[in-house]
Amino acid sequence: MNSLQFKELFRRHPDNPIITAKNLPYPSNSVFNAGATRVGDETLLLLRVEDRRGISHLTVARSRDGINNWRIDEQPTMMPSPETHPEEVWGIEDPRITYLEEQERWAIAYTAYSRGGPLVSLATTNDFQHFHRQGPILPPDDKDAALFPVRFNGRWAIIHRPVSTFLGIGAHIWISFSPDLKHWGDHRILIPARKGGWWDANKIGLSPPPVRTDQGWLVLYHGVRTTSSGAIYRLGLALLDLNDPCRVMARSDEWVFAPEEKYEVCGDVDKVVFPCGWIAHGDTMHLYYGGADICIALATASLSDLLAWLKEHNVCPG
Ligand code: BMA
Repeated sequence: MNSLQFKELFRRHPDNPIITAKNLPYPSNSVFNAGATRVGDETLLLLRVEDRRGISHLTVARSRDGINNWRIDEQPTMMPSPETHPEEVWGIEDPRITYLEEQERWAIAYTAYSRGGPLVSLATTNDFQHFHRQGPILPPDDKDAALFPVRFNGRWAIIHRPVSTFLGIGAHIWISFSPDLKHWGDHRILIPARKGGWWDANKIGLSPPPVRTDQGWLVLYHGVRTTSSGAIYRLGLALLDLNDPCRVMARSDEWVFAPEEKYEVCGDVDKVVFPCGWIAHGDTMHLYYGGADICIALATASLSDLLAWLKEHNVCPG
């Protein structure tokens, strides 16, 4: 497959961007990087909304088809709560939603922007109206986290992206385990950032939560290329073993999605595509992504095409 064909993997929706700040029922600067899940027969997005102070909160949007006619909460659904959770002083960002099958409730891993830097916090909910905060689970600087929906040998697993202050060491994707969703250990690098001129050199992070397929857990991750005119956020694929998610079975060399359209190339932060959620409709994945930190856009892809492409382009020894 040549480099033109990768463009056929994800198809942008013609109505993009599907949600902008103008669609919100209250004033804000921008709306982007939404978590996604299905609730009943509706798609629910947990929008990251940045207000006109620069502080982010989360707001629920619902739609029957996940494309049009979004019903957006009249007021912020989940505001930062610095009085009870000081780590949320500069906002809450980039939610990734996982339905915990065993607990029959959703877990939301999000970035809390603390005075010590961004960290990973966890909240659970049954209804997306009331949220039970578990507080910080991984200290700064750490973000881009999502839980797996099931335990592995009795333990929960989380993917996340700590950043080392040790210069030149890189920011890699890690995996950690917990018996109770609170105490996390057995930390290890899962997918390392590459080096040099690669699109995913030096800094990578999980994008939406991993998706279970019959071939393994499909991972869509972002890679950040630093250039003299700023960073470029693009997306690549990897596959983890179904029973042992520490085992990376496949990874591709090339990116599969990159900023090209105006709403991806030009915004508050230029050249960014940043998904935090995707939803399966049969074989079709609906990928919800932030465009240039200013809007929400939708792209669709066939899950079997993604797996077939990754198999063909796998550079992982296994
Ligand atoms: C990352 C995150 C995202 C953001 C992206 C581009 O570090 O903070 O929320 O979309 O940068 O600015």
